[in-house]
Amino acid sequence: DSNDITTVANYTKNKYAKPNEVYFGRGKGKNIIKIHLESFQSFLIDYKLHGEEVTPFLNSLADENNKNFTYFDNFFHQTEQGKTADAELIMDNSLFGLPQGAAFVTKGNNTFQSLPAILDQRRGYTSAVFHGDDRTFWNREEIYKEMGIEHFFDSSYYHMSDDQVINYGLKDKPFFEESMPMLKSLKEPFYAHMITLTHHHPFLIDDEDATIDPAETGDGSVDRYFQTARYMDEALEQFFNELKEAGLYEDSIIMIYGDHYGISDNHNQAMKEIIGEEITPLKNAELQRVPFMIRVPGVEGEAINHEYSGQMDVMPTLLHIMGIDAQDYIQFGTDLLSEEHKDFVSFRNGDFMTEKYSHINGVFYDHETKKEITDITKKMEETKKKVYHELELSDNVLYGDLLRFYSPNDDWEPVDATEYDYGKRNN
Ligand code: GP9
Ligand code: MN
Repeated sequence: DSNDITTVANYTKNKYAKPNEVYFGRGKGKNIIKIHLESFQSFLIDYKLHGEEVTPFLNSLADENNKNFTYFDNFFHQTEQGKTADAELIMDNSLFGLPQGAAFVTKGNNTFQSLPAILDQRRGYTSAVFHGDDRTFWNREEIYKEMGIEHFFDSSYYHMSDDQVINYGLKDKPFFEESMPMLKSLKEPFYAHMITLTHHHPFLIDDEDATIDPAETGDGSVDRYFQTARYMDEALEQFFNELKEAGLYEDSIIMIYGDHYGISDNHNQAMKEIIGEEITPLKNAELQRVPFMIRVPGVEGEAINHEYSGQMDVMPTLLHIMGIDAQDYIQFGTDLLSEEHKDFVSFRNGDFMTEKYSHINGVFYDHETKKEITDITKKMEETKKKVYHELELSDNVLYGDLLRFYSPNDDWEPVDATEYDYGKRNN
């Protein structure tokens, strides 16, 4: 019975990939700073517009000579309609979002065994989310409590004056600047999640913030996409400098990730001009790459890791870096740094991608020829089944609120949402 948590646990425990000894436990006690790059797709990395790099700072982190950060260049978002909320859910729970709507909203009162709660219980971490929008958006205020997030600095903690706000909320530069004192005030070690906002559809930007000319496809969203990406890149560089000045850079684990696409397939015509090729179903799937970058102080990683991977894999990876065995928990991803990492990436709609081929809309495509594969192997059929199976298991966890019936280990304490209160500064 797949509605049973034991069935789910058997599946995830079996999928588990054992830790990479080089990384296991190396992050214990270090602060973790996780930076969310709104709507950022990997094609921006090293992309040149009008002969200029669009995101020179991120490019420098992704650079093949920069071993300070490991850049995963075959990392994919796995979100659906829940967009940012799905990315947050996936990254901190290693569960899929739901096929429709946002689990953050519809399952916001479920029981979770999320990364912030685990880090608190197992390693004494304080957790905090920073975001310049209202706490009610995506039902964050409610679900964050279920996830055991201790502090939530929403827009009420920032100066939301007209000149500092655009589109959905606070601009990224004042966001990082005003976050610094709050970040510094956290009890260490902390797990801090910084959620940017300016690089969001329809990519609005004030003249004084635009430091690169728009693209010239005639599709406004696509054209401005590069300008808000540049602005975010500058905001990020500024944040890194502030972290260094505050002494919070050197010994911190820093993770950077893109949440989902910014340019939907309604813009394929303009994207064809940008990329210089037709946006076929396979190309569209390839464009779902988002960056994932990580630095673990004291470990010299690879500059670039080509493993096919996704957002689901981040939580088990981080647990292992903290010296916590991921196998205890219900997780659909596997440690990105493990030699046993499972290199098929499931998308929410049942499509999936591997290094050599993809399965999109019922068709298998060969990555080398870009053509449809007609002789489908047993392995391909099996992987297809596995993808549907794990989506179903994950859905059962959320629909049935099954984590209520699961105890990861003897000393696990269920999170009590009533213990959290996020307060307000500007009330
Ligand atoms: C809103 C922001 C945007 O607070 O996180 O969410 P999205 O529209 O990208 O899902
Ligand atoms: Mn988003």
